[in-house]
Amino acid sequence: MTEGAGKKASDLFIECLEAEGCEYIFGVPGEENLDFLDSLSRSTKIKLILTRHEQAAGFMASTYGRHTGKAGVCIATLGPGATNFVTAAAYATLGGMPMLMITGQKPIKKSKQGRFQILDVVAMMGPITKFTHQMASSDNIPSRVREAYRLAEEEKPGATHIELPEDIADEHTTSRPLPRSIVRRPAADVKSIVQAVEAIQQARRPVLVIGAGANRKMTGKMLREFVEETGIPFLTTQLGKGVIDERHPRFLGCAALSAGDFVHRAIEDSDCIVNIGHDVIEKPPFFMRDAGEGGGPTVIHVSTKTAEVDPVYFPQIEVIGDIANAIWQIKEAITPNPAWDFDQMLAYRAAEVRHTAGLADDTRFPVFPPHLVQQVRAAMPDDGIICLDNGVYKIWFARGYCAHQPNTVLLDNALATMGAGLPSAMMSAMLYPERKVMAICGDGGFMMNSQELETAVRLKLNLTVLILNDSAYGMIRWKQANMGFVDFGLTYGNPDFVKYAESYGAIGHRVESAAHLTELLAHCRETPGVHLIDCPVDYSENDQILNKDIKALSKAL
Ligand SMILES: Cc1ncc(C[n+]2csc(CCOP(=O)(O)OP(=O)(O)O)c2C)c(N)n1
Repeated sequence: MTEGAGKKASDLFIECLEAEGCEYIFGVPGEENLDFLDSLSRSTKIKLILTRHEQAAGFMASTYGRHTGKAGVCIATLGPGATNFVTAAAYATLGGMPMLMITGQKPIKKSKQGRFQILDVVAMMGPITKFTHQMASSDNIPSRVREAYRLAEEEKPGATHIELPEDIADEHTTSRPLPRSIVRRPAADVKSIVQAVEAIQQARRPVLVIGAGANRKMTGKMLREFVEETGIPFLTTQLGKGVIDERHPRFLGCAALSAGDFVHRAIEDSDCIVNIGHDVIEKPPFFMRDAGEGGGPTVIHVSTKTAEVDPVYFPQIEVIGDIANAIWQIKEAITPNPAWDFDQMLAYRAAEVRHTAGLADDTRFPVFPPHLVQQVRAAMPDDGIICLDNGVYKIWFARGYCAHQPNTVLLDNALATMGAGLPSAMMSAMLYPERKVMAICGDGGFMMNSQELETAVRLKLNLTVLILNDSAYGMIRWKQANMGFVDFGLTYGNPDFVKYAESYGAIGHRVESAAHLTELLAHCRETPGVHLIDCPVDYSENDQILNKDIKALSKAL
């Protein structure tokens, strides 16, 4: 369209985002986004959240999607801005979080600037998004934005990308925003429900495994009712934590380690595994065996999508459709079998509880991880949200932190990237200002996006960043020792984290003893502002407890 006819394309783009219900755009604008930024300045519905790195903007947008089910939106310039989105795009796509990235580009019709900063961003985004598109005509903005949202939010959710070149943003068009469609997820077929019900009824020791997909769709209520009416015990993967309150007497644990833990003994005891919302991006919570290996339990896959088959996962029965509805249908049709016997499974769990209770009482200094996990749990209300970065403590928390509600333990067991702990906590604090929020980071992971402390202070957020300080990339150092290699190449120095926090206008604290940690956690929870707690941590027994000890103990049971 020619200048003057209709409205400016960048204005239309913003109207399309408004029609989708967009509330925030996170990011770092560049020269190529200036038309878009100007249009955004006139929006009364969408707020720009300026970050100090595009990666953090992408993590925040993804976390918005994770909490709400609606795509979070982020913006960056061409070239280096777009490449900074790559990790966040992979984080959203693997982790099943709806997110839309918008990047700028030089004019595509005529350009006098050669190839300066120009990359094929659309091709780059291909393997890590569900949809990537360069706008070549402003008339198509409404349908492309709608499509980007539809695909980002549809199961399995993930990242989408639109490139908006400068000359297209400056065009004029008479196109209008398209309304969101009203869509319901299909329900599972009755015949598949009957098959699942028969298999569960005929089994002796059925068990539920709750995975990533179940945490997205708020299936918690239905699953809890199912467990209560049938008495069938459940365990979770890392991404399934919190779907049902882990204080439930039928909780068997979280499959945080790959094998050999108490919880794996419970799964091995089962002859019928109902695997709910499983996603192969997570490490398998159990390994299936084919007939040549003696066969194994019947596996029922309950999810919105059919199972992605691999050598250790080839379920015999699939129930495909909305997960909450499928569980409801199974619950209505099932008659609990008096021959079901869960005693052995529950005995494994009881043994794990006894084992970890003693560990958590260890008040040594530097702080012992099981004690730290317990202190964080005690400091957080039921609906408090902890957002973990990636490091060895993620395993301690996945195993030992008792989640009470869905989406209260945000961890990344999909891309498992470092650097997302602080941005995901910031997003959680923005969305739920009435809830307590903590970022839990290693010193390594924190430093990957620590500049966002400025953003958190500027946004006047209330949150606590707990840094587990071992002056090392502890997770890798642990694996290095575990594999018998010499201690090499994984230690470093840190800034003075208290002064560092203060230089941003945050409030810095340093833990002096285990009891002091308890005090500080309570103080930070009750005092508004951005708090940073530098907590020296003792990782000397990681291997003993997370590996040898647990395997030996659970084998001996
Ligand atoms: C972006 C990124 N780089 C590297 C890794 C590999 N990695 C996983 S954990 C880890 C060390 C984490 O160190 P830190 O954050 O200090 O936590 P710690 O394990 O010491 O508790 C590394 C390097 C990763 N997961 N993500």
